[in-house]
Amino acid sequence: MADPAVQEKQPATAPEAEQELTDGFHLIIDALKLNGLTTIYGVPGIPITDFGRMAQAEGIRVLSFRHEQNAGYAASIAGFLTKKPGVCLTVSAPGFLNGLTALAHATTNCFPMILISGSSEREVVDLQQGDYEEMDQLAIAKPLCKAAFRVLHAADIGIGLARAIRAAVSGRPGGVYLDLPAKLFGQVIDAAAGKKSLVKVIDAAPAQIPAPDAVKRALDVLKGAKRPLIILGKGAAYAQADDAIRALVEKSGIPFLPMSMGKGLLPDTHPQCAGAARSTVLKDSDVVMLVGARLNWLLSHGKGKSWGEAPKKFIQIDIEPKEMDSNVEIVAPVVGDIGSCVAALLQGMGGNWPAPPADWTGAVSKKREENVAKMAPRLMNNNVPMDYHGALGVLRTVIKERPDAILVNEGANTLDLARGIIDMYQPRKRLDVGTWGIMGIGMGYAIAAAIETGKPVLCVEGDSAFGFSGMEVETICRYKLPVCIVIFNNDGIYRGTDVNKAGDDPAPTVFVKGSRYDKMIEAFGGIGVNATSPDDLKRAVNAAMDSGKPTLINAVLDPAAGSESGRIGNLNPQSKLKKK
Ligand SMILES: Cc1ncc(C[n+]2csc(CCOP(=O)(O)OP(=O)(O)O)c2C)c(N)n1
Ligand SMILES: [Mg+2]
Repeated sequence: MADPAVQEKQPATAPEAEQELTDGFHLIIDALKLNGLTTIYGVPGIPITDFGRMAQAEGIRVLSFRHEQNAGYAASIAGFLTKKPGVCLTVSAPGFLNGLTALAHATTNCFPMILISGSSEREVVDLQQGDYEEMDQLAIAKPLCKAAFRVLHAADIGIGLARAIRAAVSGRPGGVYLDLPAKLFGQVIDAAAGKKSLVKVIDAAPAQIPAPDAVKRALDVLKGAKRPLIILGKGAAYAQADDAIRALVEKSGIPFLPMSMGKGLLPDTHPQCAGAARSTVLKDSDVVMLVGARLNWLLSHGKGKSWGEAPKKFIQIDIEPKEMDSNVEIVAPVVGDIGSCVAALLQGMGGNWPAPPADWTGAVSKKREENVAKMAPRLMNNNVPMDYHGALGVLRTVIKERPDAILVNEGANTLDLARGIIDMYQPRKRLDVGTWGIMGIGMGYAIAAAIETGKPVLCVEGDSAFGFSGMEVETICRYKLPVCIVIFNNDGIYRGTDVNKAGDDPAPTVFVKGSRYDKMIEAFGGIGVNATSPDDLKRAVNAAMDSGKPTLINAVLDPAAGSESGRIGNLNPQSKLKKK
């Protein structure tokens, strides 16, 4: 909608003295603040440099990164942690594209995020006349996000942002793109008209109450179960319905299995936790209730070998109706927001819900205890060079002693083993590679976690994984964030032992042997430590977590310690041809 109040060029005769004016820059800032979006993660440049300065001057926290992808991942996890869209701000074309991976990642993981990108002159872009950083960004963003909008007139900024916020957080959350052409920032309009045009979004993510019939159907199926299981996904963690979820699990007496980022909703040490008996509960359960968890590859699509022979019935609680029957039949779909669904289930369970058969809960507990006991001695080893278990045994204690710290985790072996070994005690404390198993979230997540929660952050990073966002250690030092990065340095991707059989180049999976990542952070005034034993590691991590000073610990691991692709080596395609 074109607004008659827009003045692209101010007429010489305008009675400027009497008329108070505002412009695109200020309206965007006002619109963000009006909606409580007071943190921006981004990288400056044309056409948004001044916007970042002005936003900072107006009290918005502007975190300036070294690469947009990391700023984008920061925004995405800020959305997960706060239930408000995380905001990433980028320049046109290349900056936009750098941020786009994170926007797609946010959409895939159902995190609310808004990627705001400056863009070049529409008239020139549309005629493909070769503008500075020319690109039809809106068209490119559309298939990778939940919604994409462009604002051409300053008077539409309020509506544009309101639409972006609603699209990001309502229903199943996801990424939204907001395209702001360079000209918009300088557009001047009457200040009173501008103020009136802003929109404060009321009830951005309305409760979605499940149908009573659906709730009853689910409870009937659950009641009939002989070997029930509850799976808690990251959607359950996102919902911030922690007390109700805990009450549901405890009242039901059913063993629960947390997905990676659902860990800590109930402590991993809870007597009903089946994390250490995963293969048993997947195989042997007869009724499975999914709470904010999808039956995607992470759960082997709900079928096949890992789910065993026993016939299964699935109950699924999800805000997205299309999620039902995505991979297998869902006999009891419960569609609504997790908080409302769990509350309705709890109410429907009444006061005397029968405990699940004791032979089932007993069998699960037995398996769990056996597996925990088997693992225990390996976690106490003091081997030099370290193996994963020795190093992770130390970090497990660090988190046990500081349950409110946030754990960021990426890598292959470093991820899979840390997920299994480090117990979590509180919700939304474990942040990791998510649905895509993506490398590169590490430093962006760590920065946003520290900024959004004020809690200390422990990053457990494979040496390869760290490389994707490593330059942000400067950002961590610049903002003096309480982040301790531990790099599991095994000289490569999965292992550091591969050799090239055909020439002098190193094998594709190996890095420089004996690299000293700790030296990197010293360049920016942080603390670097080279740790060669579990005892070294323990001392250094404890000191970092206590001081809150930016620290990078190079944990020297045996290059032969890992296995191909960690726990998902089976996903690698195999060549059937014999080697010549
Ligand atoms: C964006 C992206 N690029 C590449 C990959 C493929 N990949 C999976 S794990 C991994 C690195 C594993 O090595 P490291 O982080 O050192 O962990 P390790 O197994 O050695 O402990 C890579 C490159 C990916 N998952 N995501
Ligand atoms: Mg490695």
